[in-house]
Amino acid sequence: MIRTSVCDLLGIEHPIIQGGMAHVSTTELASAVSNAGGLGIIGTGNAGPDWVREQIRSTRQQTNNPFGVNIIMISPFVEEAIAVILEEKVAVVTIGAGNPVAHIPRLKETGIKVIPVVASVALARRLERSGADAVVAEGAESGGHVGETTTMALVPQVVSAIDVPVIAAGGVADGRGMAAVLALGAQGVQIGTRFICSVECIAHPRFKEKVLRAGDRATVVIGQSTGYPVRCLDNRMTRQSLAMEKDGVPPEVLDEFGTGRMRLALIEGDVDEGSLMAGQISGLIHDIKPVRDIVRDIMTEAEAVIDGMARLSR
Ligand code: TUI
Repeated sequence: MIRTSVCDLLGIEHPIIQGGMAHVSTTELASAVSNAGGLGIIGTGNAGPDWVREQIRSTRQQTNNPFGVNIIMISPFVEEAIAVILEEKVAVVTIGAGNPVAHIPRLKETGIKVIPVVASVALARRLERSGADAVVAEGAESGGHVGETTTMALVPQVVSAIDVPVIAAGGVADGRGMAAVLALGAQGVQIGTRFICSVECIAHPRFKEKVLRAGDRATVVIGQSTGYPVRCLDNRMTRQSLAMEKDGVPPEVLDEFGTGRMRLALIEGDVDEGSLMAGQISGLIHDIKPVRDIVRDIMTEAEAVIDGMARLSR
């Protein structure tokens, strides 16, 4: 049995937190992860307050276990989403894609556990001082919006810099990855791409198929020049985007080019023109399984790996 401080902090059985992925971290996936003993997360992306409220309420009907809501600082509806989260007294909030310092006091006042996502030691330190209950240290292997430092380098540096628990993200899809980040000092793991390839995730079957077929070098990072670099599986869209960047196309034009492409890929299944946000670990994922099996297999394998490594030192 692996139990860590994150299990106690969040009231969960296994220290596995699901990534709050826009469009696909819906009640279906979040409730399945929470029912499997992890922490399910509703990903609000750019959604408005009515959608957020409906998702929170429907998740409550599907699970009695704790779950969380993810917000991104770049959403036009951050304020509205926070208002709903406060009203609905959500247990946990994860916050990505920006600096959420200004929002922490209000969330904490209501008793919500606040877990910002960071890509640097500096922001981790600042957020600990502002009252974060834990941080997700997200390495550049991750899908979607990424920083520059890898999980391997980022996690131990953040662990050494702060006292609150660190949850590692980026590049973990099995029990070996989980054992590795625990060795780096993380108290839990946040997993995104592996959960896209679950039975419960509503991502379009063609998107899931792309992840299953991906190899170790299948992803690229686009949008470096816009200030919001994102990691996606290479396709016609990323090649066009990279060509535009090389030609010096201004950031506003690139932003406009990217608008709506996540939905196009994840929901409509346009795997050529859509944005296939997925992590570098895609190459390790070869099947679509029920969430319960994904969680069980990761935990069982992590325990075996840790036992095996303990024997190495005898
Ligand atoms: O937020 C994510 N991943 C995301 S958000 C997203 S939506 C999007 N759509 C189009 C373009 C861009 C994004 C898709 N994937 N992960 C959490 C995360 N946060 N990763 C990295 C960061 C981060 C990076 C820099 C957080 C803070 C930061 O610096 C803020 C500061 O002010 O220092």
